[in-house]
Amino acid sequence: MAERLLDNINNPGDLKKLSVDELPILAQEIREMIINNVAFSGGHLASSLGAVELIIGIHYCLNAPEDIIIWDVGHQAYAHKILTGRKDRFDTLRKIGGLSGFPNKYESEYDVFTTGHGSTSISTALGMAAARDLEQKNYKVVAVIGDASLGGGMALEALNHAGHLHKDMLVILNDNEMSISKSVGALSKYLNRIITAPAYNKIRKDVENLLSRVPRFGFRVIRSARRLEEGLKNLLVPGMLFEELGLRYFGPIDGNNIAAVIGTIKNIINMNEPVLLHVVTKKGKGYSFAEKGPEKFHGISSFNVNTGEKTAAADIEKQDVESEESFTKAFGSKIIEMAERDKKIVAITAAMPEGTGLDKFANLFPDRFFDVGMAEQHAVGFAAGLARAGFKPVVAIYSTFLQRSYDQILHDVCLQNLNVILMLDRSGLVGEDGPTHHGAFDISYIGHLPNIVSMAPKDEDELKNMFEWAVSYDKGPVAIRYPRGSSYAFHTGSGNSAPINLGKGELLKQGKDVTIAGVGYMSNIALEAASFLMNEGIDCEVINARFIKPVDIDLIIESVLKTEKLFTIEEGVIGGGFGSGVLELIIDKVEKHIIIKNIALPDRFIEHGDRQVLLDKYGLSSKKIAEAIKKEWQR
Ligand SMILES: Cc1ncc(C[n+]2csc(CCOP(=O)(O)OP(=O)(O)O)c2C)c(N)n1
Repeated sequence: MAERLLDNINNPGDLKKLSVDELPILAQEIREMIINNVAFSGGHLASSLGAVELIIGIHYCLNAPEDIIIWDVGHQAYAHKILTGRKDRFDTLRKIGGLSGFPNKYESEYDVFTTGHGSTSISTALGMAAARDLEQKNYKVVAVIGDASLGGGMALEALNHAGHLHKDMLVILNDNEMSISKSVGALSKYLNRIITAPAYNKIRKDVENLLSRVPRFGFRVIRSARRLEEGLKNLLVPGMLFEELGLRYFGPIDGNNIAAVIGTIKNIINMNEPVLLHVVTKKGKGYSFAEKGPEKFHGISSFNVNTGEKTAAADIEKQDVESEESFTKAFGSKIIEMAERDKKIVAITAAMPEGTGLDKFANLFPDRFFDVGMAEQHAVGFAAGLARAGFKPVVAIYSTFLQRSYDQILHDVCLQNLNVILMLDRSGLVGEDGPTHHGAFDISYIGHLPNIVSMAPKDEDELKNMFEWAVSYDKGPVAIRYPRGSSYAFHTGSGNSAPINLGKGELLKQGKDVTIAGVGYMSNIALEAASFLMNEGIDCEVINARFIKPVDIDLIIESVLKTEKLFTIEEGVIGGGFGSGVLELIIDKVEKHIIIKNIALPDRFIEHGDRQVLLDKYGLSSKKIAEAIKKEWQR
């Protein structure tokens, strides 16, 4: 194979040995590497392809790692990984033990911050700029943020503060007019107006012409016209919004044109004040299938490079939505069925209509569907308002992103005791997206809040029943957590589940030796572990908790008085989890000596990798659960 420019690039210093004219060739080589690897490993393809030239340009002008680059979300930064000494390991992307799909501070000194959640970069960058100034150092600080992420509350709070602090920092707004789907919101419309400036320029010319003829109309008209001009300036000068906030605005420039990117950054990098550079990029750039379908290629599992067709069943951000069975899909169809009957049901998503299964609802009930953008806190506060006014809002957000809304759940929903339904998709381990994305904490962060009912279904049918029950429940908020993918391997067919009653669990199997109480999907795993143990002569009683709160402690106690051994199983962190809740209740109620073990995720952040491999590694596969029970049994 002919030598590539990329072969000689092991760090950003090597990059600077190339001439600007050579860089488009390098961009092409990087693009090929990204496409070929993501086709195999899955990953965030479209965002990363769109940002290749921008990333080359940034590294060409800056001096990383001394200069600081903070990537927002970090899903666009594959070219950064390739340019900063990781090209030879790029084929391990997202694999267990391999490169993380996001910037990871433990992976490379060039990844200053571990990220995965949106809208954080400007705050972090501003903090580092403030620290630099306190220590009188003089490195540069750059935040790179997408147009959708800029609409998140934290980013807007940071802009507000950046304009006020007036630190030397550069915010690069990478605007591709896309979130996962099309960007939504007034800010996105504003950015779009800037991008389509030619039309504005024409209006501006017309207005200028008009104003130049104004003297004919006398002094009062001129004064009004001046005021009008001021008002129009706000509308017509690109980026006026940012200027008014205290940031110098430059752009829009073509972010896929390396020479333009480099020329502009070189011009503005030493301005010693907060600057926002607006670059426009094409999501999916350079791979026709991704350019045509950026949504499909935002986060994708493995695919055939020649056809663009997926070779595995699931997308990563939209995981398993299209597979035959999935919790997401069950929710998506059930909410439609319920909404046809109940006009008070409204649905809310935070930039993830497909991922949460609400896309069909959105088409059928556009007036009752709200995509609030990457604004999880607002999503919950907004739902609280709808509920206060008599509607039944259903907020579907991934467990990991709902962490953002902790205080809104507490203050705006639970304290007011409003009928808001929270659907926590991707609860538990999500797999390749890793620690920023695992839904490990929701049992704890929901469970300790007063007034809220918290549930977890073992399979899709139970999810539908629980959702129906939640809609009928009118005494306060309800949270339902369910994992990525489907319960297909365990699915027993519809209609077998006992009806849902508040605070009542379900006895799945009778036994006399050991009690296993599982949360949601883990009840199936417990049942499978019980069947392994039966072959070893250990007869387990298996309970599907159904309610994490209020937990059916009577059912558990009744069983444990018989077996004297209790194992709780949950796909969530051990601290403040279901198991510890059971312990708190049981300690007061049972005097007999019993053995209790909580099997849950440990008190640490779980790495990325295949979900089944991780479940096994952390003791949550049926095999590992059976082994743990057997060990205790033999003591
Ligand atoms: C707080 C939070 N909510 C939702 C997500 C899921 N998510 C990942 S990327 C993305 C869209 C980002 O769009 P943008 O910032 O415009 O970047 P682009 O992908 O278009 O480059 C979303 C919604 C997230 N990572 N963090």
